[in-house]
Amino acid sequence: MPPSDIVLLLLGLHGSGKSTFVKAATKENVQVQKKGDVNPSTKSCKSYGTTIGGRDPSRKLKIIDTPGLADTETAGENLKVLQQIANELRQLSSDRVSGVIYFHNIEPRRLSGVDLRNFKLLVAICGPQFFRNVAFVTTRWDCIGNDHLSGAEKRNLDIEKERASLLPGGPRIFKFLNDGRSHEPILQYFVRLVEDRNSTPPLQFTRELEQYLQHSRSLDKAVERTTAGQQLKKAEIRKRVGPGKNLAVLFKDRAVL
Ligand SMILES: Nc1nc2c(ncn2[C@@H]2O[C@H](COP(=O)(O)OP(=O)(O)OP(=O)(O)O)[C@@H](O)[C@H]2O)c(=O)[nH]1
Ligand SMILES: [Mg+2]
Repeated sequence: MPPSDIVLLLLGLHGSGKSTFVKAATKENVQVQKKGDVNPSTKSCKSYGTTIGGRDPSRKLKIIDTPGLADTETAGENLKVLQQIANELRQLSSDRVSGVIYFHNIEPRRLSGVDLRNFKLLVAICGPQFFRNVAFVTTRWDCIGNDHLSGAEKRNLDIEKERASLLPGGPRIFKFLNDGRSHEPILQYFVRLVEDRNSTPPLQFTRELEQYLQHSRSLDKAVERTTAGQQLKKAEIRKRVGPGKNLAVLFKDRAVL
């Protein structure tokens, strides 16, 4: 029997560099955001195949590019992204996700509330059993001038601290340098992880979806019931009613509180 594919799911904000990474790793003609364009570039999930050196050369690598998470407080858009990801994961048949790569643009001066919220969404998607299989990648290092490099290194350390506290056990942050080579250690990390372990735990999101789909035929509804889906629904409600309100009193929908 051929070895199972290594399947990597990419996540991150719009414009964080997911498709650029896929382009570097697969050498395929992947569409990336045009310079100066602020609109989301990748509109739906797409899988790309490639090979990667490992102990078994017949093992293939599948990379799933996804639409970016929204750079705003609106959770509804992210719920749509989650539903698209759920749909893509259902097409994987016997394969399961071997790793998640979370992309973060190192250029902005500080971490925003949206960043921290999306880190928590990542945690909810993966679940503690999967933390070792989550890599953080910071991008756009080649856009940082020498004068700003020490500031960027400090931000990278801050993100590393956040990562270590939110996802203990995972690898330290990788840097993507846009140099045609820096994607390799990231992919090698996952190849080694898969080869050194007998099995990969499922994503919490996948496990919950399977459970809820036993009782419901609607994938979208099942997505809303997952820990990640509930987190987004809560954020949406908080935004509507404003901070400091008693949500349980204001809303009958206690299931999401
Ligand atoms: N110089 C440089 N440009 C980068 C890097 N990563 C991404 N970019 C550029 O940043 C823009 C956004 O990159 P994409 O790869 O399209 O980002 P994305 O995460 O796929 O964006 P969405 O599909 O909208 O979620 C593009 O113009 C890329 O060329 C990097 O490391 N260095
Ligand atoms: Mg993209």
